[in-house]
Amino acid sequence: MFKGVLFDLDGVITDTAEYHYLAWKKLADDLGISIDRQFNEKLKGVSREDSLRLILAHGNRENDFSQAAFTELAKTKNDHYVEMIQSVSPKDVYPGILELLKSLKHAGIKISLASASKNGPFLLEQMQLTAYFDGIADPAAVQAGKPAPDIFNLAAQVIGLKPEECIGIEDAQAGIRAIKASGALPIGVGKAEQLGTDIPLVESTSELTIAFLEKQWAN
Ligand code: B16
Ligand code: MG
Repeated sequence: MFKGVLFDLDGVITDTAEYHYLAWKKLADDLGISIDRQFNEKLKGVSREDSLRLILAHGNRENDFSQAAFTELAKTKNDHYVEMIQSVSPKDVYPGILELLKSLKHAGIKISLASASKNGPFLLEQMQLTAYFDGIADPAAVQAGKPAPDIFNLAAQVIGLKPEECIGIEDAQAGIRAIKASGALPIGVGKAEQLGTDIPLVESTSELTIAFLEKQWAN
């Protein structure tokens, strides 16, 4: 039996992935760079700085900004995003997630956050979920972002487990690669076109019951 579950946040616990997209789109529009939802798939789970690099490269503007201007652009995106997430509340928790957290706690399975977002702790507070988490991996403390395994390794470490003892749940291509590289068992939230056919997938978080997780672990 698995001993821990490592949760991605944006796109797994709540729909903040949409706010990230809207905040990046606002910044990209201001820079005259066109991004759409298909391009956005590449940004999911990717750190703020790496996302900005991808957007600038997409618009052939990667050499147009000094380090200070780059930092300012990243801050502007975060300001847009932080403004959007002020209204996040317990109502925004995805279907089935609260029930899953409760049943994991009841079963004595450890719960950890493996989000690339520096806004993760604030969002857990807004959704009144902080108390369910035994650990939160600090994305500022890891060397390499997703698809590197670091954040999942740290998420397991902060709850006293090895990644091999855990299930990781992700909605992003970069995140699934990170889980695989860590040695945890990946479960994807989304479609096979984006996440591949080689791992268990759910289309909706309401399918993420403890029984479903146990079944994947046993397979
Ligand atoms: P922040 P996750 C990721 O969160 C998002 O998917 C990604 O779009 C974002 O750029 C990244 O966090 C950094 O977020 O700018 O708030 O620090 O999916 O790993 O929970
Ligand atoms: Mg995500």
